[in-house]
Amino acid sequence: MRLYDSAPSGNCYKVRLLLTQLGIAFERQEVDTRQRDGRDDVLGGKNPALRVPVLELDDGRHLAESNAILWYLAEDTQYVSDDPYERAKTLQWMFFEQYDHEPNVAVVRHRTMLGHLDDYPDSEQRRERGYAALTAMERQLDGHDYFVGDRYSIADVALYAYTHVAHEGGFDLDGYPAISGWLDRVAHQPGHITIDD
Ligand SMILES: N[C@@H](CCC(=O)N[C@@H](CS)C(=O)NCC(=O)O)C(=O)O
Repeated sequence: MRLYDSAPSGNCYKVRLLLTQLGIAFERQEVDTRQRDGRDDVLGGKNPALRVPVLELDDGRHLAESNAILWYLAEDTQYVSDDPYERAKTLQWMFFEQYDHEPNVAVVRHRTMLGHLDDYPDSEQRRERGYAALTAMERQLDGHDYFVGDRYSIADVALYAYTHVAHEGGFDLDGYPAISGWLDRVAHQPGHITIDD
């Protein structure tokens, strides 16, 4: 498989992490996410949104949207339940990740890393919403080791990606002991790789 990738992107890291934990070999093709010029040449026909990650399957088909890719890869593996309620719960947390968490925690981190945080009037609001998402996670993890069915799943992969680097956006996780314990448990899963690997 080939992954159209971006090294600092948490969305891309989710896919690299699960592919590695599943023992699936893949090559990485780095895409410059800072400029759109020429993006159509690389991703046109693969992802209409012209964003990464995009996974090229062995049969030449393509799949985009990080959480859709996780869902596809995890089918019939230990990383997603076969119980209908737990599968829906997994999706609940993955939709939460894309709606409440990523647009706030990831965007604030991205702007901070580029030194552009103060250029956007909505940065403070995104920070508040990021903390609200972290508070929701803290509530869920208080008394639970993982997000769904008390075992590691793609819901954890999806939420780990930007939570473990939230400090790079200036988020302080000191007041979130349940999240801190969960981050440690996820980092000790078999086959774990870091975002820099
Ligand atoms: N919802 C998408 C978000 C994808 C996304 O925003 N990708 C970023 C990198 S993290 C990107 O390609 N940015 C370049 C651009 O938007 O032009 C997913 O989960 O895969």
